[in-house]
Amino acid sequence: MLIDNFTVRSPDVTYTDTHIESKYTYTSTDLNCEDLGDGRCAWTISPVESDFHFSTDRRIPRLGIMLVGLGGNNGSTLVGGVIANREGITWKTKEGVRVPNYFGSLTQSSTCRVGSVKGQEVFTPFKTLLPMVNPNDIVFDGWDISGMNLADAMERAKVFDWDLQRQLAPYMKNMKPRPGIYDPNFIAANQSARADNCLKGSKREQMERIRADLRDFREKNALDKIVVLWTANTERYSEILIGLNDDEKSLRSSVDKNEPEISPSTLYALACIDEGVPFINGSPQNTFVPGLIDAAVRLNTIIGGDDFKSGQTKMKSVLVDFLVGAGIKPASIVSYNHLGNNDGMNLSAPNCFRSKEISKSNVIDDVVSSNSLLFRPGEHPDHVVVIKYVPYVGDSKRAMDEYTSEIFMGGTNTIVMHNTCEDSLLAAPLILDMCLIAELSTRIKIKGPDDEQLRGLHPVSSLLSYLTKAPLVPKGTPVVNALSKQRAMLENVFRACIGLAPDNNMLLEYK
Ligand code: NAI
Ligand code: DG6
Repeated sequence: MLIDNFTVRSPDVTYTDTHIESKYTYTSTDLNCEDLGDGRCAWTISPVESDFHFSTDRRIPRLGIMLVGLGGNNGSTLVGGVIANREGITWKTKEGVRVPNYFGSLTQSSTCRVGSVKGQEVFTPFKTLLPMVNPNDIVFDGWDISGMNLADAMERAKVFDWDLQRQLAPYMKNMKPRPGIYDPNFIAANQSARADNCLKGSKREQMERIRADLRDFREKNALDKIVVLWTANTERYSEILIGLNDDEKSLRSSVDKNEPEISPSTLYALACIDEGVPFINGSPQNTFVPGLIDAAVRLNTIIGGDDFKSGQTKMKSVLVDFLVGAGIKPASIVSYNHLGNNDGMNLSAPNCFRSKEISKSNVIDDVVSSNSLLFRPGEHPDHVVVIKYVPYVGDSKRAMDEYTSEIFMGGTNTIVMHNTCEDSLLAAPLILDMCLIAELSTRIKIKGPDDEQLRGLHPVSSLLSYLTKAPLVPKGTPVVNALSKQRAMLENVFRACIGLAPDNNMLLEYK
């Protein structure tokens, strides 16, 4: 059964006109090692409870989203998809009439269990746990180094059926991306042909222009909030060097000195941080150099990333978690994919591919290190990632994976998967989720046992982990890649904000 509205009735939860206040008891464990003198410990594990207070602003803002890479496949697909949903545009295909939806969006199309009534499980849409912006109300804008209007960009992307494109074009033809920061040193040389809409000037001047764009967008559309998300080409990694970008001071001074190693994505992100605008990185490059993270933390502006976890890697973060969790030892994981869109063309440059290879490879690390019954310290499955550019298949990416595992008594188990899917139709709903969750995160305040008063969530937003291949987390925080744990973390934090315990799946009332 699905319920589309509810109020929590509890002595620990208060609803005011503007806020939901929740007093929450967090249960965790304290571990203690008693030294046995021979290098070993006698461990004690003690359950501990700590008191938290969550305060969530219920007022839903008028939200603007600015995409870096607005005219790309993901950008034009997201904007077109939201317009189709907002306007109720239906379209004909050879299979019949299609209606718009938000399938693939965690916030819009998934549910959470809230209990059971007479043995029947009761669910609510994820988006009703806390007050969230309705995607149909979002205002879009952004930058692209290609100046093509969004109707033509949608046609170039070859993602939507023609009858849908035809109906969307009137809404999109007047949407033209703002000029972007282009640096051929950071993306593939094959991108230069589309770079006809580029900002001039020094790095400092370009950054100031991005800041001015943010203010202009906010004012012209009477927005309460903006979120910026990078869905532009994958850049190569930037070098991290002392005095260049290793702390906020060096980064800012490098921008002023026009240092070539400061990437466009870092410039956009710094501009956002300075304007107090959350910035999310949907690509794998190391936009968040140490100096940038320092700036976000000091100015308390949300940053999140890296690299959308949309298809092959999402499956990997489920399958490896299942195998290792079942006591099965993956020994070899080989992931091929080929695609023929502009992303694929850019990734055919070795240093851009390298950024993607890193984010696609690290995704099993925490699961492997969680089970030293299977893996000795330092032992790791063979793990290979291959990406090839095959223009003919366009946006319809092919992903092939082979997982070979060691099983009982010397046996081997090989699982093979083949996935075919329009890449941008997987990524667009994730972009929506990331922006909606980032916006909501700015309305949640928390007070833990060590806090004197309510404060914002940590600016490095680990809540977005579910949506990313290489989750960016605050220094010292464990990185979690397993998809079910990432989802549980997000859902349980939202539940805490309304005074509900995590769904523990124990069903004790039926035992
Ligand atoms: P795309 O190549 O179609 O779009 C990227 C757009 O960014 C292009 O229009 C390009 O002109 C523009 N651009 C490049 N550098 C720019 C800059 N400095 N400033 C402003 N605009 C700039 O690529 P697509 O398919 O939309 O993917 C976008 C990004 O998302 C890629 O980095 C890709 O690796 C990443 N990604 C995509 C996933 C998917 O499933 N589609 C999943 C994970 C990550
Ligand atoms: C080829 O791997 C192109 C990439 O941009 C991917 O499509 C994207 O990173 C999605 O990766 P995954 O592993 O989540 O399907």
